[in-house]
Amino acid sequence: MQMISYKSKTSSALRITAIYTFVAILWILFSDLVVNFIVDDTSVREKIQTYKGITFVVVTASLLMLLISRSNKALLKSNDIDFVTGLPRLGLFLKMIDRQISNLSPADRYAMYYIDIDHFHELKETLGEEQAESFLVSLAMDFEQHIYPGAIVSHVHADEFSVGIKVEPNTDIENVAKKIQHLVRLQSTVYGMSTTCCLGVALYPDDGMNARQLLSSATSAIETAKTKGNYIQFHDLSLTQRAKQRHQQFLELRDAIHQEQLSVVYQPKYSLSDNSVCGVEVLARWNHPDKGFISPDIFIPLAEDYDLIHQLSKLVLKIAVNELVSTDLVGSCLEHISINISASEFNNPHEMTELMAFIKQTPAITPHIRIEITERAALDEIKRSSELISVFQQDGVSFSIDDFGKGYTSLAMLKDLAINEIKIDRSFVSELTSDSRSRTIVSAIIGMAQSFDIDVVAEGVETGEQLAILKELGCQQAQGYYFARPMPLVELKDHLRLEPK
Ligand code: G
Ligand code: G
Ligand code: MN
Repeated sequence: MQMISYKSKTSSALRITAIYTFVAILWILFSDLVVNFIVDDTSVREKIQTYKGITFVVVTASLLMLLISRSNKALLKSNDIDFVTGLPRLGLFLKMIDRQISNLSPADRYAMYYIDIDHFHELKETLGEEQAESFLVSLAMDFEQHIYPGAIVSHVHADEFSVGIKVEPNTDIENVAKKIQHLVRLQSTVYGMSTTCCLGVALYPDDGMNARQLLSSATSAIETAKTKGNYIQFHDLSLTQRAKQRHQQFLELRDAIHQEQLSVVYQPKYSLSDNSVCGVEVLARWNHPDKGFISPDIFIPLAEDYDLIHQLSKLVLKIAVNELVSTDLVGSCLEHISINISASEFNNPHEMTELMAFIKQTPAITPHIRIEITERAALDEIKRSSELISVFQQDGVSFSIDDFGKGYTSLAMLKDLAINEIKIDRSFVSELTSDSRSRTIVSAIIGMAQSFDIDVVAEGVETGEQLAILKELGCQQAQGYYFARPMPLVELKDHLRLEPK
């Protein structure tokens, strides 16, 4: 934001007036001389003088109008801008924040910081009014330039500022607050002081859905901070604590992916006609060096929320392909290598194309890759991706709908997509023996799959009883702890050597 100084505005007004006066006097004197010199006839001279006067009035009146309308506009603008610091005043600040919030996507967060300089009265008494004001101006410039890229800064009142920033996945919200404290201390040393400040921090959407609500949360937080001095207070401490833990976990997962520290396991899929293995599902595992195995139910949603899922999928695919090409299993024992991908990836043609390019690098594997899409993928987006599906299918890759029946889009997905396989959600399978309705649903799904001529796999088969019912209902394939748990490659090799079961 441009600095606006009251003094410089006054001096420029004086300058314009002086120039105008000077030019006008010169014009009157010299134009009269010129007219007198050219025209002799006094009556003609008088007429020319009259026209000259009228022209002069019209020109200056127009100029005056232009200047007044410009200054009116500037005046309107200056109501939004603080004279002392040149920063937006509160009203404009809130409008700017609301605009940024309205442009956020659902997973984004926004942070508002409220800043209050500690013991500003004493600072003012020590430095004097003028120096204290100059300290605030310097601070405003520091805040604008150094807090965070794209930060919106406002001088709210006296020694109080407010800052809004869009929180990116690697933004450390507390570090930004510490940086503000650092800037205050640093600038105060220029004035021979050692000044601290307090901060109240509010986060969108948890502490408020719009700029006003965030401001109110941040100011209520700073009340607590002020009782302590030189303190950062989050509006919702427990929430921030959790957010911090999750953020920490995200950083660790990001590093684990970069350093390729994830591993994969394989869960076999069986053909029920002869109980032989017909494929494997690749599942990601994260063995944390200090914390041990972390469940995919924790790190998969984390990767989805923090935009890491595509990198994770690429890594999982890379590890699985590398491991499997070193064996002679693909195409002999294993017809299908199933890879899970998340809805967000499936909906992103760029990411899907990238995956496909990677898959095609190993032609021996390509026709065996089966991509499992969870039902969480939104249907509108799926329609857009359906063309991509058929392109991939031409290269031999096939598609499966995971957890079929759980979401409400199942049938519509079948209608719109040329799917190769559906996997009946394990919640139906687990109730097969106890609930006749589940049995009816499973039977209907199998019948429908057969009439569409697509493979049907029952997931989560845990007992012989469930298996018997599935066979009775005509299910072709199954997967589950009854047959085998997910296992590393070495175990898979042994397992395949020992089959058929
Ligand atoms: O074995 P299990 O606990 O691995 O898996 C838990 C969940 O995590 C399942 O819903 C499974 O689909 C998902 N999952 C496992 N590995 C991957 C993966 O590589 N990518 C994606 N998107 N999901 C996975
Ligand atoms: O959502 P998806 O189908 O990708 O889920 C795979 C998950 O299901 C993995 O976590 C895997 O360990 C788990 N799983 C596989 N077989 C069984 C089973 O028989 N019972 C249960 N409870 N989970 C299973
Ligand atoms: Mn799956």
